[in-house]
Amino acid sequence: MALRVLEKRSALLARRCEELSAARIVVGAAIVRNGRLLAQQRAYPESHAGQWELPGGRVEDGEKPEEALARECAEELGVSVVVGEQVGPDVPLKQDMILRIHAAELVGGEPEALEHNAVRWLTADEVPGVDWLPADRVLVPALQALLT
Ligand code: 9L3
Ligand code: MG
Repeated sequence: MALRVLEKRSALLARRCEELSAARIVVGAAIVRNGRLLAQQRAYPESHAGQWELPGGRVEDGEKPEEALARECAEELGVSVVVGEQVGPDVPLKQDMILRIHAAELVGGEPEALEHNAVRWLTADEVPGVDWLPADRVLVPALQALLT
């Protein structure tokens, strides 16, 4: 009987841990077409406006990271994507968040900057010279490897 209670409690705790760790993930998309990587230029906050990032955003409660990434690509770019493997390492962000990038295949629509200043398709040579957000800059070697 006591064992049952403990089992139940530990299952609840495990689920809570999963929820908490999922809440801290920011997902980003490495969308490649014809050997070029899609980047978008932030419009806000003011401190980061004008800098470039991979499309994406926070995983919301009850969402899997892959689902969140597909939703963010629809909201930010107006496109459908199929989410693939992780690219590069998890990169620490402020406030206990991490940035996790997945390869994503464009399967519907043409990317538009719906919430950003601009979108741009980068060649492997152009990737290092872009004014990336600090976390995205860490991923430059992995992104170049993806393009070559
Ligand atoms: N962030 C950094 N690089 C990225 C993305 C998609 C997001 N490629 C950072 C910026 C914000 C936080 O993660 O501080 C949440 O992202 P958003 O919801 O503002 O897109
Ligand atoms: Mg975003």
